[in-house]
Amino acid sequence: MSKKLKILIFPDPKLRTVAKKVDKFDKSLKNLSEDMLFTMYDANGIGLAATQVDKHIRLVVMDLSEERNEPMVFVNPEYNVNKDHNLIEFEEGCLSIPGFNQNITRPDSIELKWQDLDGIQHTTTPEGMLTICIQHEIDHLEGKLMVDYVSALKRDRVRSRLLKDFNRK
Ligand code: GNR
Ligand code: NI
Repeated sequence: MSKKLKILIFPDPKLRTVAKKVDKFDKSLKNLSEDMLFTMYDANGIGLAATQVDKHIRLVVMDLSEERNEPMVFVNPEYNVNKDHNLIEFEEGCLSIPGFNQNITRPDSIELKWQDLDGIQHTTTPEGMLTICIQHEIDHLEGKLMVDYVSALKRDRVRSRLLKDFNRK
């Protein structure tokens, strides 16, 4: 059975950990990706990086479908920005920064490479929401968060609010 994992909340310093490459494509990797999908669906998120559940490996899960029935798993995802890209602004949210929604500007055209749970290599040029979401998730694997794209004032405000919430629990 799948297990609900605890999601780390900003400013938890563990969210700043740089994740290690996956080199063992075993049952424990499959189990973790199932637990992460379960946790993501439970939290109504569209993506989740292993970093957010305090597992510091390069593993991301996602489901961008309306019906929430198209789970995707990306192992060791990486991207290059295409030369002819434009910048797009999109209002992002993050399960590790509850109540914080911000317009973030990112390149709109990338070449994405990843492995699946069997270690098979894939490459695509994604479209739409996948382009944005995978950049958000790969940021997590690098210890980077949405708050790093906004002013220090906004960052300090959300940090104070979430620390207060944390101390009330
Ligand atoms: O659930 C999520 N929604 C979202 C919306 C816009 C851009 C990115 C995201 S990812 C986020 C879940 C999350 O925190 N993933 O790391
Ligand atoms: Ni996030």
